[in-house]
Amino acid sequence: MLWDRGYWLPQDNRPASQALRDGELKLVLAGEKLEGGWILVRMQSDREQRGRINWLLIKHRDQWARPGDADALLRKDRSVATGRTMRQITAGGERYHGSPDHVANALPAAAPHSRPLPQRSQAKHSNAVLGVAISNPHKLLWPEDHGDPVTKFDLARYLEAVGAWMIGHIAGRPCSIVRAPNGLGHPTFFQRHVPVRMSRHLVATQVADEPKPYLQIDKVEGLIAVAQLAAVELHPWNCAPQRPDAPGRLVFDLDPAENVAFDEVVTAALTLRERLEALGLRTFCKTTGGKGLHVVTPLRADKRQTIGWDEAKAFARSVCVAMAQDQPDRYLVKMTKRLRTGRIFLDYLRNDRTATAVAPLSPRLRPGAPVSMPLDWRQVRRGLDPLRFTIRTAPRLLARGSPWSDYGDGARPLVDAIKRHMSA
Ligand SMILES: [Mn+2]
Repeated sequence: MLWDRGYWLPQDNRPASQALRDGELKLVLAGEKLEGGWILVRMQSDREQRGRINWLLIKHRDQWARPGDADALLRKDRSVATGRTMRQITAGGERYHGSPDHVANALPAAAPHSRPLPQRSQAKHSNAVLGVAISNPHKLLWPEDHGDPVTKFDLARYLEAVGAWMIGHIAGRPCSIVRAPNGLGHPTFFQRHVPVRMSRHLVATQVADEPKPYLQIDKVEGLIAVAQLAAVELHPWNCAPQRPDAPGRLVFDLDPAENVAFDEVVTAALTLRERLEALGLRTFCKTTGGKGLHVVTPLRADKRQTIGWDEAKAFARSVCVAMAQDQPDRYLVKMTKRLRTGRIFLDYLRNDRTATAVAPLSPRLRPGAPVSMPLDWRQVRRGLDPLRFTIRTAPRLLARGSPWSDYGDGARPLVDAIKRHMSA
């Protein structure tokens, strides 16, 4: 019987094959029946059963654990492919043919989580976006109880709509993805490396000192290919394209405590902008898709490569420290959540070689399907509501304005800014 199916990822630095040889594999599952963290442990070989090796699958205590519910789980004895019970299968009869996805979509059990595609798409019977086939297109990634529902197909269409704008900020750099095969409220996988069976639209990029190739997305079709993997968030490196060791931009993440009004975050962004522009840098602002704002400054690649990530990070930190020293009642540079009360954490930690920041226009796996929206500085003022920028609204709003239109001309050498900062 095909008892369960879905996605899994080892939660270990060892390759899964090595972990299995060692007899203990930690993994996260996003299946139709099993979810969350599990450990697969090899039992001592049983003398009675001579040579037969049993494995125990043990549930981690996490939000998907259901203590005392083991029997209920075992009673789910129907095939996820055909819906038949073990008794029906052993009795024979009607056989299951065809693709598992096709059958799963036709099952009554799947109905509450499905909705029909628009008629037009059905007429063309195409689940492809830019030639990339989307399996399980009806899968709800942002379910309807969190505002407008968004399916996997909707995600692919969204990335098609904004992809040309996005891709320049992603291409040429390793890009981590957050995969949510079962959508919001279910287990997620943070994936840095290339998937096992990789689409031809994706790139495997080898980075010095890193054994495994990183995932890289160089074209819009690649964005659709990761939508097919249920990648709901994109987090690229901040290096210059094709130069993993060269800082290509700085990202300052303004991260407010729970009780800070968004207008205060707006003030922080404007203050930081003033500081950075005074050092000769050009700045760009975007929402994070959450409660913060990002201030981004593009850097002109330094040909002699005298400025590396150590210097860039030290600079970013120093700018944030100066801002916090001027207004310690508003800002702090320590990550500790406990200390943050009523203040905004000036998070400079995105600025490191392997650190990532959410890409402009990347969706976020949060209620309402918000996106990290690039803004015109004129929009960064009191009353700005970051939650109005969603997968549904962003394509239209992007077409209406021209945020970051001068980003390409905005790159400045960091070395000059560092000199000015030191002499200030
Ligand atoms: Mn942060």
